[in-house]
Amino acid sequence: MALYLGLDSSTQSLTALVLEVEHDGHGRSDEPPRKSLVFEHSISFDENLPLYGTRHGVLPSEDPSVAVSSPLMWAEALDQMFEAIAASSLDLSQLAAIAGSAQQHGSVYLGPRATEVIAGLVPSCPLVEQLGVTTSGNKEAPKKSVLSRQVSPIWMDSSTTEECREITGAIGDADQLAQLTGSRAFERFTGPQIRKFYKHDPEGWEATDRVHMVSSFMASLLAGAHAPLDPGDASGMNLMDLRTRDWSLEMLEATAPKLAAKLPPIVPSSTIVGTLAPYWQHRFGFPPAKVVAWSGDNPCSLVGTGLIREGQIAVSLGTSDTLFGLMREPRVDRTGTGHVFGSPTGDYMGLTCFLNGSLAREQVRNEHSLDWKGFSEMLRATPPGNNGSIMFPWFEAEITPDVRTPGVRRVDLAAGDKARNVRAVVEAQMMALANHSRWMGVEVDVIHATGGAAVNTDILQVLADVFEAKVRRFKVTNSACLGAALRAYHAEATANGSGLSWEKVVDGIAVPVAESPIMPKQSSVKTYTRLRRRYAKLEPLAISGCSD
Ligand code: ADP
Ligand code: XUL
Repeated sequence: MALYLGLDSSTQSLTALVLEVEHDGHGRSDEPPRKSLVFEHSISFDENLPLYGTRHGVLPSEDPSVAVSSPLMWAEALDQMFEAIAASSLDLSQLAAIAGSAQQHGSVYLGPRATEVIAGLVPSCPLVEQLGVTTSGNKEAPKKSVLSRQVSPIWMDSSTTEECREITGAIGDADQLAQLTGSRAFERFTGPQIRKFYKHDPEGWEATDRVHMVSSFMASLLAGAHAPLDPGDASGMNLMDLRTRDWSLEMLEATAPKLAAKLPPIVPSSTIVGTLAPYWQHRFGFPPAKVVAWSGDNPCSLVGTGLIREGQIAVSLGTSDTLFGLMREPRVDRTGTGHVFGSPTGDYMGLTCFLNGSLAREQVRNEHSLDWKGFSEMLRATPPGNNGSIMFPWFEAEITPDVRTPGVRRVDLAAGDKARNVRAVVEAQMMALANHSRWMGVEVDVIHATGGAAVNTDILQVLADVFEAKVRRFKVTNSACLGAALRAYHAEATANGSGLSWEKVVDGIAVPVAESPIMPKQSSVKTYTRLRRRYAKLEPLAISGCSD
């Protein structure tokens, strides 16, 4: 038996899952190895680390287009997580490998001291104190912080429109940039964020020795040395050449001076990047487990929802709503909406991302003083199509479509109408998912549903009806974390030379539950075929129009 730890550092929380695999000599036996999850724990940034003052994992900001978080908070969460795992009844001596998943696009800026500090973490002292804070949660940056920038811009940030324009201009046009990197320039992508930092704080940029993504920063803390990036996450930077899976010198030059020297290398996703540092071994009693390259949450989710073949899609209803699927060859979106990322399997993945996901649903739920049960009751009490009432739920500036001025737009919908607003937010989200993912060219007949809201059958019914597709669920709703644990298993087997196939990796665990799928209702399908057209027609008007 061997244990594999998957960690997921998401927008709102850090989660851990431990996968137990019964040994069968890995790929050699015809019998698939038996796998089970033997530990699960989650740490909410807002609730468990309140001194940092985040709301939904984001630090307060006067400028609504700015979204930053705290790398020290993520590090402290890691300490809390290892303490919790150490206190469990797991036989940690069996822990073979650890891999991680992280919210994509976020960047962490480290000064030259970081290399030495990370390599020499002292087990008797909490991690966060060594990185630069003397008291838990003290937001005053001490002089000796390893960070050259105290905050990390994250994927919800939309403040780099100017930098996107500059980078695009330097390369040619949006399409050329998308063909090269997999996406046109997007505000939240790491390259434009790096450029903004370099322009606004040239001294801070000069003092920056390394730029990590959230994924490689967390992996560095575990391995006790600067960790590389994987193509799944590096493709969310507007800096990587999608085809060579290496830095594009043209993109680096268009972004910031001396950038090449500050970035980690890009390695295949199944690379073992090091051994768990002595800090974790001596402080918490962990073995010298292998540390596998971390990836982005969506690439990890691709594995965690078992999408290792082309032609199937998953919808993740988490903080962001995303729709994604594996691609053998990169087919870049000419409409400029979607992204092509690297997949952990060595292929590609297509993805469309919506910012107003779970937090928009929560906002409607809270505005009408409902809990999730009440929210579902409202969905059941209203007819599909909502008698023509439509909402454009842009509580925050939206990524898809590109909406710069936040504000909810309502058509034939009174703001105070509880039931209709509940249905309107869900229908709008599902119609936007369907309309804006056409570029992927996938005939959707089955959807793998994941993310926190995938527990909600009434929301999934709308998804099934709008797409005219069966919706299948998973026992584990955190597919990013499961994907990370499975990547640890795959990487360790690959390193041992056992050549474990992805089919065997996902077999029996990253598969939909046996219960019958949520089926589309034919009468509703007809309604949504019409409503989707109306929604698409009204959308440009809603973008240019004012909010209520
Ligand atoms: P993350 O992107 O941080 O990984 P999760 O996938 O864990 O997010 O999803 C968290 C979200 O799940 C919460 O913000 C909440 O809105 C949503 N959620 C949890 N339970 C339900 C439910 N019963 N119905 C709808 N949404 C839910
Ligand atoms: C994907 C994206 C989000 C974050 C959320 O491009 O921005 O899904 O990865 O964690």
